[in-house]
Amino acid sequence: MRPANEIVTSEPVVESRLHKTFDVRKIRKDFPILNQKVDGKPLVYLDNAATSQKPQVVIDAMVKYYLEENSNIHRGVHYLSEKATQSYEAARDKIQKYINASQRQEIIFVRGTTEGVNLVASSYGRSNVKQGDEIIISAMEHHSNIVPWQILCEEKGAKLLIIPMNDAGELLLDEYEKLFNSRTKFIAVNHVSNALGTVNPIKQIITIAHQYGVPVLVDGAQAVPHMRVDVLDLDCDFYVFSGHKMFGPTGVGVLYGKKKFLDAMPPYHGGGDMIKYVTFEKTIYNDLPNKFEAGTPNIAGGVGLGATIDYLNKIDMTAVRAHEHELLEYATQALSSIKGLSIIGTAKEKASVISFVLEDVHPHDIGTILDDDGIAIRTGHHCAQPVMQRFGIPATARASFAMYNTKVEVDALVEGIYRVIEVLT
Ligand code: 7TS
Repeated sequence: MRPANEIVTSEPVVESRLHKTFDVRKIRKDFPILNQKVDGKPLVYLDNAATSQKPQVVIDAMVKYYLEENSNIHRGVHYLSEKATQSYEAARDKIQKYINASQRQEIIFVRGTTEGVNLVASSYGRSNVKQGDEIIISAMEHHSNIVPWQILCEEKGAKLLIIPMNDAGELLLDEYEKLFNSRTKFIAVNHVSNALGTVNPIKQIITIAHQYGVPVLVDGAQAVPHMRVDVLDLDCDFYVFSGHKMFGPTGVGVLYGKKKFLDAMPPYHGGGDMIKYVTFEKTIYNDLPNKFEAGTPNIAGGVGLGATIDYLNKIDMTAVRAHEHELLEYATQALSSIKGLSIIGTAKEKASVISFVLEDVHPHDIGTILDDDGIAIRTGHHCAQPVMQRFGIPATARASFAMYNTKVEVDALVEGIYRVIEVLT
């Protein structure tokens, strides 16, 4: 049994202590899906690292698009096509401003982080990496920032080197620097780890790479939902993220690339919209960003992502970070006091992700029993099997918080874990 009086489950929703203006109750009202019951119990959605929920304004924008504007873009002279094109391209402008890219041509719409990394590995990688060259990634990458580089290395006879991490899940920067030599061609590292929650010192990682003249791709999938990202300030060469993890639609994401790199890169996919002129003998490719956007894109998704940016612009992301940090600390403290529970990933700098294992209990069983209480977490290897291998475990249970989560929900998670222990041990 859990010790009495440790956590009060009926505690009212608490506003951030540091930022009085951040009202989580108000934020929750924007997300209609949160207001539902699972088997008669309030839904507690703690699987935000897998995908986040969507505010009503984003859903409305996509419905409005289909109701009033649906048409193909960049090709029609008619009213609807022009309207759809305007909405889609306005979303690109919003994203450019949101991440502080210097030009709109540097914003390429992709399906998500996975496609963004594949695009760069395939296009930049194939034309710049040769036999004997080396690519550096980190020990805490999602499979989508490992496998595309492995495919490239296999094809070219290049080598993949790994930045190691310590037992807390922090990258060892001294070791990182030792990996550089004249064969180093590219660095690909995540900003925030989905399996451990570590926030990497990405600016320092980029600065070191640039001292050796090597470009850097940052996988920002888990960073953009939690913090404001400024690509100019980071000076990253590529930055990729998914709409669906930042309260936007699925099937749309962004590849930011410095124009000098994107200009020099060959197309990724061939097809409509990425060309200026086609003959059977030769094709002239379109300018940026169209060169990398072959075929009819996810137009409604792009429009929805634009609405997501409008929504996020109205929210103080510093307050969000403070709120999430409070949730993380609260949950870390409560979970650490559970006998037999170990947190995997204890870096000093963490985003609101807690991976944990429970002695003698399979993570999958934790997830299933919590689901009976209406609590959604993810269990498994989180598409980061090398992280599991590093910690000598097959899987973890993972609770990941977003700005709309509350301490009451953390309490529910803790109660649920005590129930798991009661049922299974
Ligand atoms: N990079 C990181 C750091 C991720 O967390 C994910 C998805 C991806 C890349 C791939 O993103 P996608 O939108 O292209 O699929 N991570 C997870 C997760 O942690 N649970 O489900 C998906």
